[in-house]
Amino acid sequence: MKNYSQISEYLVNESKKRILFLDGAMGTMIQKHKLTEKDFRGTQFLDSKIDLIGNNDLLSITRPDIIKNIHIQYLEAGSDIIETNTFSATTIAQKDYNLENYAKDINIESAKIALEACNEVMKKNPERKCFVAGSLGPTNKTTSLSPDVNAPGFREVYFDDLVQAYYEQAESLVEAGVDLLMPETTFDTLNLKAALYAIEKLNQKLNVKIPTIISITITDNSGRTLSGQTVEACWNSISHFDAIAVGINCALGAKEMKPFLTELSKVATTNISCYPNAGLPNPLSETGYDETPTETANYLIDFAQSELINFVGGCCGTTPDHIQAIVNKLKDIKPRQWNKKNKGTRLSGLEPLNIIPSHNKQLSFTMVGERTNVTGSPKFSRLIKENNLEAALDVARQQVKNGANIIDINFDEGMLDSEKFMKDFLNLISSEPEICKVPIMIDSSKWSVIETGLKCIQGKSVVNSISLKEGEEVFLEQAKKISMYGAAVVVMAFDEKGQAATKEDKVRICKRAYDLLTTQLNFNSTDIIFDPNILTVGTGIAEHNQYGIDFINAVKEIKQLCPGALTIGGVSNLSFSFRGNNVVREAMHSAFLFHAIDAGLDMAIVNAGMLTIYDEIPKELRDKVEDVILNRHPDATENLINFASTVSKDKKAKKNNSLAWRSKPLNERITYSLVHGIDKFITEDTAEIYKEINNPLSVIEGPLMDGMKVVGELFGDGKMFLPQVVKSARVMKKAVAYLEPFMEDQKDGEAATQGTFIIATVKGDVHDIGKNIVSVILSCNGYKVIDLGVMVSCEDIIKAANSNNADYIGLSGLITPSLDEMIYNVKTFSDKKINLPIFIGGATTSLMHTAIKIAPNYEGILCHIKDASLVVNECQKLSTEEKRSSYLIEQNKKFKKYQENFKKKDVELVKYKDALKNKYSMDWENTELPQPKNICEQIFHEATIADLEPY
Ligand code: THG
Repeated sequence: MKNYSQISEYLVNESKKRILFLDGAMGTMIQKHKLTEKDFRGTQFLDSKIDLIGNNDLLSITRPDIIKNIHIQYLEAGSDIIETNTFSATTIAQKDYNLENYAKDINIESAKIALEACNEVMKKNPERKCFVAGSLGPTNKTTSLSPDVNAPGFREVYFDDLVQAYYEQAESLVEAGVDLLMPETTFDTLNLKAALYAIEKLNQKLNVKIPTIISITITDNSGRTLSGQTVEACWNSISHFDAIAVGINCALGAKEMKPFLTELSKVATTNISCYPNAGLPNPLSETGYDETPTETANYLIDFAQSELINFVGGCCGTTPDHIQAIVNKLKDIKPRQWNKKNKGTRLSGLEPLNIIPSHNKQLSFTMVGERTNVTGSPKFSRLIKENNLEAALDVARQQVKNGANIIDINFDEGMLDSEKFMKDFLNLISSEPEICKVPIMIDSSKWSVIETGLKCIQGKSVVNSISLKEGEEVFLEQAKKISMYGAAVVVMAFDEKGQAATKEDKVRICKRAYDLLTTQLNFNSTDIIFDPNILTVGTGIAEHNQYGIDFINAVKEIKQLCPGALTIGGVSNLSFSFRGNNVVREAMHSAFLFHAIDAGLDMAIVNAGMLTIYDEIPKELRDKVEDVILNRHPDATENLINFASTVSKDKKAKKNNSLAWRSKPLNERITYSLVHGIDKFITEDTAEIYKEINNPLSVIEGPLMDGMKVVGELFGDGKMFLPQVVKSARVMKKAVAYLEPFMEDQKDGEAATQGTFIIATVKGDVHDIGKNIVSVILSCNGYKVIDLGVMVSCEDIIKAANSNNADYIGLSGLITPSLDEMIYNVKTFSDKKINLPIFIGGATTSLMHTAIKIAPNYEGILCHIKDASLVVNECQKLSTEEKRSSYLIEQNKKFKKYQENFKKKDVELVKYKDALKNKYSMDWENTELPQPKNICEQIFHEATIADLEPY
């Protein structure tokens, strides 16, 4: 057997120094020989009843001379690594020709030929080191999708079938002596995960680590795999596997591939590979592709210079001439540099969910929807028992709509075939993009159910849960398997003696589990989520009084003792003793979360959409609930029980009275709707206030923004949760949508003469309230606004700016990663010689960040817009060329000051005594205290300070 650690070491070291070269297409080269059925049949397959022409892998047996010669041509062109002719040599793919029994022979013969070619070339050129990679194709079946639209739960192939086929293929290739393995052209991440599982299984059997290069394929400009994942979501799904490179091949030409490679390069903590087709297919050309070697190489020079790649080669349509051109032009360019550090816990559905610890605990707090649970929801249980899976899917959809970032799925019930339901339900979910965009938490106390679930999900999911209750051996064995499937795991604070109830036991067991996982298995600490058990309080049993506070304190300590790990709890457990009294239960959940998040709780399993706002819990109830949760009073439980009965009695009255707020003054009603995310009355209320004020913009900037200010303050204080804020935003949108036609009317009066403004929320971000307001304001002031929407890639912004001859570009974003995206955007604008004024706006942005981080990447004008209403004013300062030049000079002066101050690392401090003399004295009488303008500013305020800290 090959010395795999030596090969890995060589490739990894070499890839730090130079770009390494793969080979080009096999199919295109075979096609040139104009082979006939006879060539494919050889003497070996004369009796096949099926046409064999096109089964290229067979040629390794019937025409080895041709295959070997192609390998030699690629090696002579400069390939460091050539791939075996085994793309379709799994039993699954060969079954179409009834040749599954020959798959092993094909693999062995193909590997032999490639190795011979390498050895011959190395003999002639002793200074060269050439390698053979065993190619593992995607097979022709997908395990995440049904081939039958009428049966979305059906699968043509299952995970286990794929694991077996890939295992056999990898084993044959390794037996024959290949140097590395290359699962490639992945269009379904679950197929790929099966290949990776098989390779890992083989690694364990042989006690080696076979170097592996992974390659996915993005089939069109949506930037998604065929099975629907974004590039980053896919990376999250496979990042558990320690590949020497991950990349993109096939489907697109290099030109179209760049944005996706850029996306991968931003997140991947390993080498990047890339082997595009020779352009997009052209059915009229002989090989089907017509990009010349020079053209392909020129695109790839750009990739290399942008430091995007470490391994490069060609796919369909490329020839040895292409590889030669690529080698000549790229051999002296520095490869992409990267480091292993990867912040946070990375999960995915069709989209990524990265839980990155943040200074703003509310912002990173993650909600897991609890309702898709047969023991937790009588409704879901009934639907499952009636086998009404369609309606059960609605429960899942509702959780996501109500703000669940993950959904917990549980079929643990004595009378149910839990495994079957887990499999059927997850397969159905895969066809529901609205649901499966979020990661899934597989909740079961039965290992077999968990494992069944893991085999159905292409995203990176979370196992809920494992524990030490059956001892270390079982615990580690299950954790090892989970890491092979590439999932994160909830570890419950249970051990051989049972459930941890006290703070000391919770902390001790979690720390023990942490040490076992990280030292014995090298388990990724960010994939561990501890659940220190939320137990029921208010039971009347004295020992239970401490449960709430013990959980909260345990979270605090576990976060300190177990770096990287997250914490979670099932919140609804807390209030079981108040079943039937949802007012009290919801108050308990909300108050509990308020304190637990502050202590560091990262995630909670909750009934998404049913959390009350902390500040709105009536004071008396809140005090009583907190007395119980925080065990502040020996009679706390009794007091709450007594009080609960009055709340309970009041419940009916409360229900009748639930519209009492409708009799409040109009402004208060608007605020109420916004804060509570109620969209039912917002249009009529907005209409009414518009009648009074008669200016749509003043309605937005006045009463509507006033309401959003309240939302911003509550959120900032940890008294509202992000999903609630999102609901508020939806209500706000509805109000703005009502007003928009009136603004359009105003606009119609004046022709759009002030210039064209392209505006977009940058890629990775979906927030657009601020942006929409800016866009409306500009339209009303005579600008032609082209609003590209949300999640807009840099490439699309450039395209729109060019084709519309734009005068201004506006970039908007609310979340911190958008800041990096904006930097990337302006860098690319510079590369593409775009020199328009760029407007930067949105929650996390700031003048400071614009000056220090964005400006060095852009030579033109950069306006940071602090408030939507200021945009026209800034635009007017830029209406002529002369105005722009002087604006730019002033701007550069201002930015330079910021940059210099920022660079001054050793700030000289004045003495405290002297500092006091500089104290700012406030004219309180005549000053309106600055209020956080809206939720945006609140977040911005904290985010920018923390973001700047590391510098
Ligand atoms: N930790 C982890 N996983 C868990 C839990 C935990 N999974 C299950 C559970 N606990 C969390 N899920 C729920 C779901 C629902 C309820 C409680 C916990 C619940 N349901 C209402 C009831 O039973 O009263 C249903 C009421 C109704 O729908 O009518 O309270 O702790 N890791």
